[in-house]
Amino acid sequence: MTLLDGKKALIFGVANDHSIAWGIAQALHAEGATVGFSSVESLIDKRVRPLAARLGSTFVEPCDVQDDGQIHAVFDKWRDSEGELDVLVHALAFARREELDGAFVDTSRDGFALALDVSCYSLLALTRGALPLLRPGASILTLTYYGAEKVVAHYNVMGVAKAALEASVRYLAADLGPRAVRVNAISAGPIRTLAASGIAGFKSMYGSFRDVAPLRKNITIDDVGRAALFLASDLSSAVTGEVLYVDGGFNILGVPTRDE
Ligand code: NAD
Ligand code: 0WE
Repeated sequence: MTLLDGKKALIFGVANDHSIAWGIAQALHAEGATVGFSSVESLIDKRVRPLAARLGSTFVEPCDVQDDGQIHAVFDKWRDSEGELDVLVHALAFARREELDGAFVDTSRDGFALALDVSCYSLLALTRGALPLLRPGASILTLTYYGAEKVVAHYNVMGVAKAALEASVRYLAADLGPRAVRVNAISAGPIRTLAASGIAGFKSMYGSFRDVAPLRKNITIDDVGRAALFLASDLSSAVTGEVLYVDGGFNILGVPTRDE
């Protein structure tokens, strides 16, 4: 008997084997879940299908979360091939490079809208698409970052999008609680994924994170996977609307300082 025996999970946001979504997929699969994947079309054949195969998964469907038609199509296909759904993982975000390079005050109107659409509204859109398929006891999970609550240099409009995402988690949890569906977020410390590569200053902040976080280590996708397993399983049966920090304790610090 495993934690997710007989449960079915659909995971959005695998780009490669460094993706947080991939860490979560492996952790859920290891505890008996059937996993399926959805990513943007351009990644499907080269990146996602080979990874899915490693977990014995054949459900791999494209979806750009900006397109309602594609969202509808993914859940239609899931219904036809798997029937019901127990776990929905939302592990995606996007802002234009220029919005992360410049000053927050210079964020354009359409750059703001794009970041909020892909990184926040998509959680509502995917949740609504999944709703008819969700079994009682189902769990919805998303990924957030500390830049939602405190200023992190260059995170800019993504910080605003994550603040809206965290608030959306609470409103969705209140909406879906009566149907026995839980909604939570994991706030992960910095991890070197595709979305973190080429970010100005990421390397130095990644290094200093390790030096100051209470646990004195960087966070891995396996760390996030284990926390996701807790939130996806009945171990967290009375937890909803929460943000769970998987950050080695970084967020509790008032003044992050290095050892002498
Ligand atoms: P990643 O690059 O591996 O994953 C990001 C995913 O978003 C990619 O698969 C990409 O295809 C997808 N995506 C972007 N636009 C999309 C769209 N329009 N439609 C569908 N998918 C789209 O990076 P990651 O770090 O694993 O990111 C996953 C989540 O974790 C994101 O929400 C990110 O904000 C969050 N997060 C990351 C870190 C970190 O340091 N890496 C820390 C905390 C939270
Ligand atoms: O949420 C994220 C990454 C979000 C992200 C990253 C990119 C890079 C490439 C969104 N959109 C894009 N668009 C691109 O064109 N993280 C939590 C990782 C991250 O990103 C940062 C960070 C950290 C940590 C950006 C600035 C400062 C810190």
